[in-house]
Parts: sequence; C-alpha cells; structure tokens
Amino acid sequence: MRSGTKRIRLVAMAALTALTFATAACAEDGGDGTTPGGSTGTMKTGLKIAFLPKQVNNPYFTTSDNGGKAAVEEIKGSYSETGPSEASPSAQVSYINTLSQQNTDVIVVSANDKDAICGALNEARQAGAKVVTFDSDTNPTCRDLFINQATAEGIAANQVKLISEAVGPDGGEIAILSATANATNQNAWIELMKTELGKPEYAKLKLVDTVYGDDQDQKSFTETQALLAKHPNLKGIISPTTVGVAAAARYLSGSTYKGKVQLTGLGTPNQMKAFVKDGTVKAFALWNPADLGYLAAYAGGALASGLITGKEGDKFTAGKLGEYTVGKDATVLLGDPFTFNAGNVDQFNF
Ligand code: RAM
Repeated sequence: MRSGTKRIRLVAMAALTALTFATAACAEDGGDGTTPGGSTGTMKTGLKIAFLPKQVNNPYFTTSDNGGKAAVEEIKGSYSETGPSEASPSAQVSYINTLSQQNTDVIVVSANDKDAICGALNEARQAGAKVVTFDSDTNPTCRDLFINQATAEGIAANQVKLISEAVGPDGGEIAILSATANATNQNAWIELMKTELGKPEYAKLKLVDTVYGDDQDQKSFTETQALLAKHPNLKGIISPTTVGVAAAARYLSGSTYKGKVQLTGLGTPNQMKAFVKDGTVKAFALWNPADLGYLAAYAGGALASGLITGKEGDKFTAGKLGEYTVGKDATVLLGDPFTFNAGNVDQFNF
C-alpha cells in the first residue's frame, strides 16, 4: 500500500519536469501554513529546525535539505542548513555544538559515523534539542528518530539485482565503490549485499573488492581507475553513493571499458542521465531525496511539539506525504527504492 503510493508519487513527479523539486513542494503548500489533505494539528510554530548533511556540497543533500526547507516553511518554523564540506567522521561535531548553543529545537542530521557524533548529539538533546537522523543513522541511543529512505534489505537486493542483470547470465567479478569507510548507511547496505550475493541465483557473481571514494568526486574517479587496473577481469561495479556512481560513470564513459564493465548504484537522475544515454549505465536506483528531507522535518516538528515521542506506533502527519507510523527502533520508513533506466530517467528532474 505504502510502497504503491510512493511509486505513484515518483511517477506523478514526471509531470513536473519543468519545475524544480523545491518549486513543486511549494506549489503543494496550502499557502497558509496548512497542507492539502491534512492539518498541522497542534504543531508548534516558530521551531528552529536545522539540517546537517554529511557534507554541504553534494547535490543529493541540496535536494533533500530543500525538501526539508519546504516542510519547515509549511509549519511556519525557521529553517537553516549547515555542515562540513568533507564527509569525515568527526567533522560534524563542531556544527552540532554550535546548533545546540543557538538553542536549535530540531537537528536533522545524516551521520558520517554512527558513534563519532553521539556525544555531541546527546549533549544537544540534554540542552533541549530533538535529534532526527535521516539518510545515515547514528547509534540509536543518540537520536530520537531515524527517517529511513528505504529498508537496507530492499536497497541491497535492488543493487545486486541491477548489477546481475547488467552483467548478464555469465556473471563474473564485481566490486563495490562506496562512500566513506565509516558511513552507517553504506556499510549496512554493503553487509546486506554480501548476504544477498550468497543466494543461489547470484552464484556466478563474485565480489572481489570494496573501495572508498569518500564521497569526493576526484577520489571516487581515481578509485574506479585503480579498481579496473587491479582487477582486469572485473565485470561490474556497484556504487551505492550518488557521488561515487557519477564519478565512476564519468571514468567508464571516457574509457575503453565503457559498455564492457557494467556499473550500477544509487544516483540522482540529473547526474546519471547522460551516462544512461551513452550506454555506460543500464539502470540505477534511488528514492526521492526531497521527500526524505520533507518527512524528516515534519517528524522533527512533531517531536519538538510533543505530538509524538518516537515510540513504536506513534503516528504523525507529514504534510503532502500523509500519515506515517513510527516503527521498531524509533525508525520511520519513507518507501521503496526506485529504479531509473533509459525508459524513465528523462521524466525526473533532481
Ligand atoms: C550520497 C551519500 C548519501 C547516500 C546517497 C545515496 O549522496 O553518501 O548518504 O544516501 O549517496
């Protein structure tokens, strides 16, 4: 039910290709702080809601945080975004401390490391802030809620299926180009990809290496080049990071490996379109980052307003996305990953 709704929402967005996601989100605002199909209930106004992405210069987070901004405007709060330019483990600590000192009501954070920012987050919580992780979780003891883009199992199954289909029935060696070595989200997906690869239908695929581009474009590009030099029989690469998959695609498309070594991953349609069209990539996946940020902002607002506490079964309304229920381990699930290919990629603009 929920997944069907999400799929339709993505398809419906196709009709909005001329608009940016931010514009699309604004267009759905009731204009008076309420949202179509739902009320803001007793959501407090004036909440200070800050987004702290893994890194600020990453188009994926620009889109997710703009989704958050639209939600914060709808609930008449005050939005801000801050964060490091490099996705290193402890780089977010000083930003968390500053947000706490500024009496921020809600910190919405994608963690570069599940433990490194825990102390700072718990201090901020003691000072009165609610902490919502989104995209990449911390240890659950350091936050009030985690907004999960899709189940880790679903993402892992999707990525392995896509590389298997791209490589073809003969299978062969594959490798993973990840983000940073400490990233909670990528590490969870990689572990589950290994489990998935143990299934009989993938017996002909052999994972030979996992390397880290640190969500830096140039490092991801160089790591791709090195992978191919090190593994001359490589048949495919999975890069479950928007930065990594775009850099790997750029390398492959300008090399003799184009179309011979397959690539899939988690990418944004705008970064990947050209590589789908030139035959470097057959299919890749993602969720709607704008919806993820939007949902996280509403969840944070509901927490800071005392509408929910984060316990399993708590329900809240996230504006245009409708009602969500808090699941196990104080986690809220956005939906299913969505696969993009030559047949649909042009319909999306983010
Ligand atoms: C990068 C980041 C982010 C991840 C996406 C798929 O932008 O690593 O955390 O969710 O890729």
